[in-house]
Amino acid sequence: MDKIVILTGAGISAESGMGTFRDEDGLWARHRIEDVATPEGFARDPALVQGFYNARRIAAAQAAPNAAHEALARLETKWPGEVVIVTQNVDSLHEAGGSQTVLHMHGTLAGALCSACGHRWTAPPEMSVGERCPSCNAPAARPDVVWFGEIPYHMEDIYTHLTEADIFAAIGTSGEVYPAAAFVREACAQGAHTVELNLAPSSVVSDFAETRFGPATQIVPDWVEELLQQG
Ligand code: BJW
Ligand code: ZN
Repeated sequence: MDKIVILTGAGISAESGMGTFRDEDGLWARHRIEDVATPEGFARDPALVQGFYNARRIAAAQAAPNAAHEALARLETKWPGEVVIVTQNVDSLHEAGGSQTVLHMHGTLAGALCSACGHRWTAPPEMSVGERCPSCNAPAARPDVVWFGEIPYHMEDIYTHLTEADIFAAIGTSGEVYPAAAFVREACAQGAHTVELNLAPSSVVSDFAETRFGPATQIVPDWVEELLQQG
């Protein structure tokens, strides 16, 4: 049976009240990437970075999954083949919406990581500077997210899924950040049908065979219903 691999980005959570990064009113309009989303920025000013992620962790805890997250969960339940979500998002809205197979390639707000020993544990609602690692006791706790210059998580599994995909969809992502922006080419090279679902065309829109534009809460449920009727 056909396997569907879905890449999601900030746009799928926008209507749940989570900010995107590169839209006009996005996070990068108010914060410098190099200050809050690089290991060098964290080393320079850990308080600024912890504050940035604490605020987003609190916002994420208050957010609810929307019709797009719920439609993808329905797809996974009803589709006769495999459905894999690869998300760049650090919120847990796919899981809250009912999806089971979710790979968080850029980590999660729910996690803490020790930059000294690599130990991982559940983050408290607010992390503080110099918080100690429960494993090695170093004052080196950081949010378990992937910053620029770091290697995203689950890459081996993701490339295997892309190789096996019959349908590849990208939802609510600008195509500005690699390696995620190159997944469409990988899937296409292996013969997958590719579809972009987005509010506005991404930077890699020309790599997709099919495009659908509009708010995720409208176009994702419509796409899912079409797939389920065809499938
Ligand atoms: C809606 C909507 C609605 C809005 N409905 N849609 C030169 C060339 C190529 C690559 C590089 C290069 N120089 C450096 C690199 C690599 C670098 C990179 O990509 N840089 C670019 C700036 C060029 N990448 C890395 O460093 C990555 N690591 C890496 O490459 O390691 C090497 C390696 C890879 C693989 C194997 C082995 C080795 C790491 C990247 C880490 C990115 N981290 C962040 C922060 C994570 C933590 C956090 O959340 O704070 O990830 S940055 C930020 O961008 C976040 C996002 O996940 C990511 C992508 O953003 P996203 O989701 O696309 O959001 P937006 O805001 O950009 O777009 C929103 C979209 O939604 C838009 O299209 C809207 O239209 C749409 N939308 N409302 C539907 N209602
Ligand atoms: Zn440690």
